[in-house]
Amino acid sequence: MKMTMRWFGPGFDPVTLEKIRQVPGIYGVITTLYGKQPGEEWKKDEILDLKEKVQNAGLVIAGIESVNIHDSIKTGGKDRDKYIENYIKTLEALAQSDINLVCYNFMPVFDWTRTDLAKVLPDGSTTMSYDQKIIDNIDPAKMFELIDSKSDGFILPGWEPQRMERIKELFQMYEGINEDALFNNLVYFLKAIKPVCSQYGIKMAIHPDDPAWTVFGLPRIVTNKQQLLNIINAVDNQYNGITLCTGSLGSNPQNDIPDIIHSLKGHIHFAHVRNVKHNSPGNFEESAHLSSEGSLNMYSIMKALYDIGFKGPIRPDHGRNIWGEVCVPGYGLYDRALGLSYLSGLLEAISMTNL
Ligand SMILES: [Mn+2]
Repeated sequence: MKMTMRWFGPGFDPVTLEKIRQVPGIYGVITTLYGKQPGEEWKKDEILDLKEKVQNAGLVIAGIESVNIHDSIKTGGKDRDKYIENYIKTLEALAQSDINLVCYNFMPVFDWTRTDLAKVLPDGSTTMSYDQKIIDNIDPAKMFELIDSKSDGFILPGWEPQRMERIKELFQMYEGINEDALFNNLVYFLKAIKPVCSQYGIKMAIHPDDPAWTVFGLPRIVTNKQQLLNIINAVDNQYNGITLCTGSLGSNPQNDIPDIIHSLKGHIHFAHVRNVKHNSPGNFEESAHLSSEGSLNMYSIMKALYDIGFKGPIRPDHGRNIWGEVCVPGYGLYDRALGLSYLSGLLEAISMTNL
């Protein structure tokens, strides 16, 4: 497995590449052209410019998170082919820059959802948390204000102000789109990009919905083992894979993550490994990575990834905010570096006892 960290790019991420480079065991970064809007074509020179910055810091780009999908593709809008065409051009430009892993999601309207970005924990650190009761009593149009008020001024992935200004319009776009329709639109997209992925060996890794259940009545199609298998089976091609995100899938205690890992063997292209603490049904928080701090058995997860022979990029996921760091919520250097070291330690122990 290749240990990586997410990096939002120059001008967006207060964590520098130089600092990431000093995390022991680091291989590279997972990054993106953060300023790009969904549907916009990425140009090769822009990608190469980003790549050069990463290489100059002694790291590599291990994958892109994310190339976002335009809502017209998700809703099956009349101009979806135009946006798919742009997506294909972007994939070509990435492949021609030797980048062949792309994480994406197919969530309607909202990307990941939390109700508190800075819940204070007993040790004085803060973390992101989710409470279904708050969601049930809030106007979705107010979600952005709730999120933005605690973002420390940073633009959060999936919560870009330009996008949230159009929230009412976005909800209208998804009227009448049920799970079947959303799924069919995903399959249409995957079939359309299949030739370019096959030609260049591009691995597409769909990210699970977060949290792993319906939010604001919007359809969800990437929340459990069966739905993941449905996606894999719908377009049978080596490129069609998943991002195994333990925190997103693990938000639902019914998801057995090691079982999902074994069931998706060969189709996991990328892994986000973090812990989550279940407080009560529909209420969870993002704990530190250690098994003892949350509800997931992190050893079993790493063991399952090892046992299926997963060799791709893996990264710690959201961390708590510790030691007074000023950072994008969930993406400070400190707690993620602790998480990465912990995952590396688990992996070392697992590999040494399985020689
Ligand atoms: Mn994730």
